[in-house]
Amino acid sequence: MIKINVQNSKLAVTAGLPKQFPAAGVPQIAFSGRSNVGKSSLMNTLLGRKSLARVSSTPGKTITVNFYDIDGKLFLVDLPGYGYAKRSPEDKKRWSQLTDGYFTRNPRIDLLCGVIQLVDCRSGATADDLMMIDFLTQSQIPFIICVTKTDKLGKTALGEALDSIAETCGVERDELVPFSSLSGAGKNELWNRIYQLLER
Ligand SMILES: Nc1nc2c(ncn2[C@@H]2O[C@H](COP(=O)(O)OP(=O)(O)O)[C@@H](O)[C@H]2O)c(=O)[nH]1
Ligand SMILES: [Mg+2]
Repeated sequence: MIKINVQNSKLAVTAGLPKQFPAAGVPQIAFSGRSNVGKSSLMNTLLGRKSLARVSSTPGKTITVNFYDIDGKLFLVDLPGYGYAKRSPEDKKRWSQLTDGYFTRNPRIDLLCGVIQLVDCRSGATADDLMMIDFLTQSQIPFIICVTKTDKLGKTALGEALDSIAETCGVERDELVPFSSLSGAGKNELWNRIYQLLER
C-alpha cells in the first residue's frame, strides 16, 4: 500500500490548453462536476487546506484544468465545472476542448485511475452529470459518485436524495459517498475509496 503525506500538496500545473497537461509518471484522480457543486471546497477539505483550491461565490469563472501534486505521488486533477448558464459561446467551446482534451489528449491517460463525479444533494443528478457518467461508463473509466453539501438537508430529505441519485445514476445506494465540506463528513470514506482506485 502506498503511503502519501497529504499535507505535502501544492498546485503544480494550471493548464489552459491540452498541450500543457503534465507528463509526470504519477497516478491521476480527476474531479468532475457542475459549477458551484462544491468541488474546490471538497478538494480543500480532502487536503486539509483552507484555500489551496479557490472557492468562488461567482461560479464558472476560470476554465483551466488544475493539477495538484500530492507528495510527488499523486495528481488530484480539478476539471473545469460545467453547466454554468451565463457562459459565452467561446467559453463553452473552451470548456469542451479542455475537458474532452483531458480524456483524449492527456499524455498520461494511462495513469488516470478514476474520476470522482460530484453531485449536489439538493439538485440531484442533472442531465450534464448523467452525460458525464455515461461517458465514463462507455470509456470504462472507474468513477465514484460523491454527493456534496449534505449538511444542507435534514436526515430524511438526505436519505431520499441519496436514493434518488443512486437510482438515476444507476449505482447502488451504498456506492455513493455523501460529503460535507462544512462538517468534514465523508472525508475519510472518500480517501479510502481513492486508495482503492489507486490499487486496482
Ligand atoms: N453548506 C455547504 N456549502 C458548501 C459546501 N461545499 C461548498 N459550499 C459552498 O458552495 C459554493 C461553491 O463552492 P465551490 O467549492 O467554489 O464550488 P465549485 O464551483 O464546484 O468549485 C461556495 O459558496 C461554498 O462555500 C458544503 O459542503 N456545505
Ligand atoms: Mg471550483
